[in-house]
Amino acid sequence: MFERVARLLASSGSTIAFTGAGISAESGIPTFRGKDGLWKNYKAEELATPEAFGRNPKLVWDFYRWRMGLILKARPNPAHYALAELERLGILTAVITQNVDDLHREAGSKNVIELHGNIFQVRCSSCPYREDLKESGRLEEFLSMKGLPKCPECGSLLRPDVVWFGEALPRDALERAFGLAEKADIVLVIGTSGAVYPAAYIPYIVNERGGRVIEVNVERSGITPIADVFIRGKAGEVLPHIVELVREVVR
Ligand code: BV8
Ligand code: ZN
Repeated sequence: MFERVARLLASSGSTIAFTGAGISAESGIPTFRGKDGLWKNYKAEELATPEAFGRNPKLVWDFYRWRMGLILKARPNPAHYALAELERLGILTAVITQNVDDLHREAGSKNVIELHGNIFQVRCSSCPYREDLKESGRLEEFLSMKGLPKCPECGSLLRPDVVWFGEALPRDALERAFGLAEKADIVLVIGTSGAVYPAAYIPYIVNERGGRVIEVNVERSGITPIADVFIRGKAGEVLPHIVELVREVVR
């Protein structure tokens, strides 16, 4: 099976990867729907919403500051590096991710499409002000801040620049992702339950256009029914193995 996948990848005209929280699980970041996924006694769906932020901005900021702290301590794992290597080998065109943890870029992937935003970016809840906390150097200040962050332009509340439930995805990211899916002859689906839309349409678009869906997950997911190949295993173990074999084939 692994050899077959390596040959398919090596001969593919355009392969994309579609990743979810599972690819970062081995970096120590809890997934959303796994047993370790719950944050204290809340579910992300209840916190990652504009309503929750309107009702209790402090609780939502506590949730995001907790996750920022976790993610800052996390390092990319071999799965992230394997995808960056596939891009360097000229096999992977882009990584389309639902994750907000920035680990694909940290691992060296260049063409990364973040469908749900990035946890280290903030924006104003009323004016167009945006800030990348890593670039502005204000990350530590944000993490240790007791009160609520205010916009330096207009004084309104700042919010994480991520897509909450009920919010539209960034149009340019979604259009680029759907455009790539329409042209892809392989989509590598890594570590996603396939529960969240419209992101989860990506593998379906590739499948409907006759492309192949190759899934890596520790258990079956909402995508498995349309997967041509399903590899049950941890992304951090399976992907480096596949890249090893691809290097043999393209040598
Ligand atoms: C919208 C950012 C409308 C925040 C997140 C149909 C069409 C359109 C919308 C909907 C629809 N049906 C329902 C909706 C509403 C909703 C939705 O999909 N709800 C679901 C829960 C039913 N969708 C929305 O609200 C979206 N917005 O549609 O707005 C609209 C349109 C126009 C104009 C106005 C409004 C917005 C959705 C985005 C929400 N934001 N995140 C943050 O991160 O804080 S979603 C959140 O879930 C994360 O991004 C996460 O990545 C994503 C999906 O979860 P997964 O990544 O798959 O993670 P999960 O834990 O579920 O699974 C992990 C998997 O990994 C598991 O399968 C596990 O087995 C596996 N795994 C674990 N360890 C490993 C592993 N695999 C490999 N190796 C391992 N080691
Ligand atoms: Zn503002």
